[in-house]
Amino acid sequence: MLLRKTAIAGATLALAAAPMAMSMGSASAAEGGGTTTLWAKATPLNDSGASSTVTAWLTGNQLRIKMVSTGLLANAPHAQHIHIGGSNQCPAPDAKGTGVDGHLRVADGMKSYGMIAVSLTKTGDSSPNSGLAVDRFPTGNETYERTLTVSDSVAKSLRNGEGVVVQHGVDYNGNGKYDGDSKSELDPKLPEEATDPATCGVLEVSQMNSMPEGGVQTGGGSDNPVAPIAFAGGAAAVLLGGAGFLGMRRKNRANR
Ligand SMILES: [Cu+2]
Repeated sequence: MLLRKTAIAGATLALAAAPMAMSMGSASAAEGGGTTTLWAKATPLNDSGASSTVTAWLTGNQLRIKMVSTGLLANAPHAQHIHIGGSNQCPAPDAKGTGVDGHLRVADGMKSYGMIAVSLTKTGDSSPNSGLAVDRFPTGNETYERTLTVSDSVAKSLRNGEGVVVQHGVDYNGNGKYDGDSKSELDPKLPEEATDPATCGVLEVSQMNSMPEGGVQTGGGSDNPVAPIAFAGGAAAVLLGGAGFLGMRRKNRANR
């Protein structure tokens, strides 16, 4: 009786595998388009209460990027960058650092998100040289949208999912401005409040119109064709439709 049930289950899996394989084939064929779509949910650091949704489209060296933010200190500039070169992650949400009251400073998070690679300014230069060009960054929760030219190496890193968006500026004492005795480790003319990280999000390559190299992230190894079926609960459509978000959630969880 047990054997018989197992045989039926095996046949069901085999049937489910056929359309699955076809779907994966056609999805892979769509790979290689000219535009890579990137997406990040930037979540709070330093208990800032701020967050941001970031969408970006990379075509060659042209990066179009849009950021919609909430919870940032009003009427104050927020430096924002794409950082590259750490472990391509955000610090844990509750990460402590060397700042006043144990706050995480920019440098404390570098091993996670790396150095400034692109300054997400509103106008003019967008190189790391403009990292603290506070007069050219968005103010408060101002929506940001710009098309920038990035270097070949930045473009490559972004396509590999190695970009990390960081927004800066946290009003710890809640008095509506950047102040305090503690100075920024990046520029002693600025208070620490002006440069400490407020949000962080990894720019994941969207699964919607570009597949990661090697196929579906969720484990479509060719040496074990049954494994992805088990993962998807037998529903190929669910796996293909949800692979991107599952992949993101898993990666985010691994970051903590
Ligand atoms: Cu930054």
